[in-house]
Amino acid sequence: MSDRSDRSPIQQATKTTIVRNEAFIQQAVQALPPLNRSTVQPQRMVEIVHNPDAMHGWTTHPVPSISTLLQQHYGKGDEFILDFGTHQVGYLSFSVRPVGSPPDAPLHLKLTFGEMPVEVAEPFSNYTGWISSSWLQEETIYIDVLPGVIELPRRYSFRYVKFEIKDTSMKYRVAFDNVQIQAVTSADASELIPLEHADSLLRDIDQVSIRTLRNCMQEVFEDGPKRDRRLWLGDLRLQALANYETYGNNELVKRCLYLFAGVPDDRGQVSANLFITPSLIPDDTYLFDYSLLFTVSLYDYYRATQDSSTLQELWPTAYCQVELALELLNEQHLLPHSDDWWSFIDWHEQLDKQVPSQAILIYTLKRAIQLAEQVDPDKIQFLNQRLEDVMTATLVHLWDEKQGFFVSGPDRQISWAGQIWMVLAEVLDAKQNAALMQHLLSEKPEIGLTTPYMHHYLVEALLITGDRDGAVQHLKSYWGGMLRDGADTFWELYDPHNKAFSPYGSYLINSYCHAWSCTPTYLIRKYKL
Ligand code: RAM
Repeated sequence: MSDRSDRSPIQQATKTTIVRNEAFIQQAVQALPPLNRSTVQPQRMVEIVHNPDAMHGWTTHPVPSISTLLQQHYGKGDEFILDFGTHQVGYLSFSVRPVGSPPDAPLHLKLTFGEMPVEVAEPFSNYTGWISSSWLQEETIYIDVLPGVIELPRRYSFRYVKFEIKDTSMKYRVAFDNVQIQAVTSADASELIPLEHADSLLRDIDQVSIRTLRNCMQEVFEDGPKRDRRLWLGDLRLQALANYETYGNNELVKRCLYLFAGVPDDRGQVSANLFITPSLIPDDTYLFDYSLLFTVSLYDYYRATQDSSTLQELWPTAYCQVELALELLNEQHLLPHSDDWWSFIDWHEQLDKQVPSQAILIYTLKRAIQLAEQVDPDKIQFLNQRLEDVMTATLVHLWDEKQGFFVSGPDRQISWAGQIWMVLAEVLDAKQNAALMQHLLSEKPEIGLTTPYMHHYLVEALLITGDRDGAVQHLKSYWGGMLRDGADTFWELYDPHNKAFSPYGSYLINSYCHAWSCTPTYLIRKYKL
């Protein structure tokens, strides 16, 4: 794994060979979903006000009636912010006309888009993060011919848009009309399964989860419509689960599985994420856990659809991810420790990945065995044998009986992520598994969770060990916390104790409508919470 990794959280390969499976790619092309479009108008004009108690320190206040303000005209240095009421993904258009003398110079306009108030409050020039600033959503345009209708070619993900009039001329000003968005999604509202729920907070959380899912459902299940706007396996796994309980767009899941299976490397490993345009390209990033989640996603898909022809076709790809993972085990049947960015798990800087990755391998082996029972019985014995080896090694070497925790890497690290994945993998018996979860909640080890992605797995681990109350409580406090902090779609990152947290060096670049955060709708519906 080391020839394509380094110590920073990126991978860049020099020599990956991709083996394209055109038949699979064709299957994916045929399942391309139509995009549903709707026109959305801004709800109000707002001003952004500094408020130390608000998320990122900024809150919005409505300013007097949008209709009168839209009739106003603006000159050099003026600005205004429109609020579309909820998070939108789509294409902005507006009309602009000159007021005063004939326009004797172009209009210079700057537009800034924000999923959150902070993005239209703080200048992007403040950004110092390590991932590209080009994700920050802004546009500078020069309009030579006035009046005109402006249709922005780029798709934006936002609730707020700031108009800054950089310059007109001394002889004319401008006025705006018909500001609107063509919102796009491949989710079909008429297919949405309704939810009656007595608990109003769970109802709200369900609604916001669904909006998050819907705005990420485009030509693929995107991870985030602002950033990275692509198909990541870990996100797909959770989106697909939420989708089965809500929109039921199984074709879209199938399409995404075929896309991954269409471009493995020459050993058969599927990439951690894919670019879809200009043509299907796998990213040169391969993550241990994400590749295994291909197998898990196929298992979930088969459970949801009973689509045995897809299972039959994609099983070899799914099996190959398990084989490649098993090859990494040392002679003790343990994954070696590594500081490279070889497995994702979570965005915690100090997290040792050995234990959670070992657990994901076990979790996947158990599901692969069930798939083999359907399509490839010859593999069952081998998989069972390997499962036994890995489980035994895990208990002998990674379980610390005295501390009551699984310990990871040379420093015997105890992390939340490690315990949660071991619980989900059901390495201990049911009673010990439940005890481990409670022990985790009471001891609160220092290496905690940083993403809704891992908080999802925490809630699911509580549910499978029978702690429904604990699960509901956590769901309400964590996702409910985002609601209280102003979310109308759920965020990529949320640390209630450090609300400025970003693994990328700036909260300006965080995504605030993120696929892996949409799972409460799955948890509420599937487990009938
Ligand atoms: C980030 C995105 C994405 C996630 C990867 C590992 O780039 O948040 O959703 O899957 O990390």
